[in-house]
Amino acid sequence: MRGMRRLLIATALLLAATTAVAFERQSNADYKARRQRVAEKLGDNGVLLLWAGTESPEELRLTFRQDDNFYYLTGFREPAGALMITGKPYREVLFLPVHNTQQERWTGKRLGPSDADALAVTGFDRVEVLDHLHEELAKVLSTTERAQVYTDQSNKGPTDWLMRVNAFLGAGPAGDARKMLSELRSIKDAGEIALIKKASEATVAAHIAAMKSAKPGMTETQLAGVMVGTFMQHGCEAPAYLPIVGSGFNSTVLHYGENSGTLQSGDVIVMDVGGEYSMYATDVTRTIPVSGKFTPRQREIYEIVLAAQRAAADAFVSGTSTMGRTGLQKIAYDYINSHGKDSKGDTLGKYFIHGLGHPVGLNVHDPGDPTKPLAPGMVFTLEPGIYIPEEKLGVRIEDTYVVAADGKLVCLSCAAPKNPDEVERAMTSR
Ligand SMILES: [Mn+2]
Repeated sequence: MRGMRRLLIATALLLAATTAVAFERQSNADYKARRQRVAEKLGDNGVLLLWAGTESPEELRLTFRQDDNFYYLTGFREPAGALMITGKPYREVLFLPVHNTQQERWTGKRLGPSDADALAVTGFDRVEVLDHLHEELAKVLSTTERAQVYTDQSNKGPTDWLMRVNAFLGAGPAGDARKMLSELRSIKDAGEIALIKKASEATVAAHIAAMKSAKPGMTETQLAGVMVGTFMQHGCEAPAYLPIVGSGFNSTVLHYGENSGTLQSGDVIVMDVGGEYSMYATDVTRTIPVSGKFTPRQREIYEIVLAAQRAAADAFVSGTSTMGRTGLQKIAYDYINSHGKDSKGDTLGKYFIHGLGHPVGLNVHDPGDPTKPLAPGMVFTLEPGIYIPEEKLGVRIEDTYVVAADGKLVCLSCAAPKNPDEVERAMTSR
């Protein structure tokens, strides 16, 4: 009997192991293509200098995660390096710290600049010792007319040090690299879209699992745990953002992250929870009734939010629609403000208190310009909501969409039940 049980457990573990997916890095050619696009933007005298993220003592509590822009251009996940790109002539150098064998006993083996496979692994033309960065930069600047150095100006520490050792030769950091990088990052390539799709599929599984497990007496944290556990079983390495699971009054608090309440029959739960798959985020929200059945009032508000999302999606025109106040936002707002009433007989527009959506990519709130038309390769959310604190009733429905090459809007997360009947059916099939 014991032996049989052990065998079953072993089989279950094996199955879990075979369905798990390893971290997926795109090809070296994909990252190089991005660096070459940066070089085009840099032109004759531009130099890009970018820092990898650094580890801190906090790493015991939070895993190190690479800086988004650095990862976008390198696909390299280890801390403390740097990157230099020049426009004309094209040069790319990845700077890495030398091996620290003491530290590597704690962190595991890392790639060093003198490793024989450093070029093959990273796909860079040159890999250099990090300590040589200021000399290399000085060399480049001394041979470049009117050089302009671009850095991420939200991260001034290492740049200030270069100023101190006079590596800029008076050229100084001229521009914020974030502008050009956010332009490039706003259009996702096929590899990026595939990863966001996988993040979305794992997150759909998490929302379905939550619908099947939610019940009165359970805490919001326990429900969040079901969801995080499910998307990690489906290959996500981490939550893409702090999971928001808010029931009752908490459903009306937009970024409620305490998740400390207890689910009570008669309340709804807003579940804004998404996983990160191989560095790429998705962003998905569903609102469900704790009891498994919406009350007539909850269903009324729910259907208005759902129809507002559909109105925005139906109105979408690639190359024309924008996310901003005059664009899709207005369509969703107008729908909400012309349907339903609050307890005083007022329209509901004032209860839609946030933006309709935002770009999604390496970051769940990816950089992007809300005034620019949405175009093929862009990934973003549509997330209308109505939050009525005096009724302890909040409803948000959020999905992540991509604009396909033909301009059609494709929903990546809509397999998570969304029509109220489908939600109730998913909840009774537990
Ligand atoms: Mn969102």
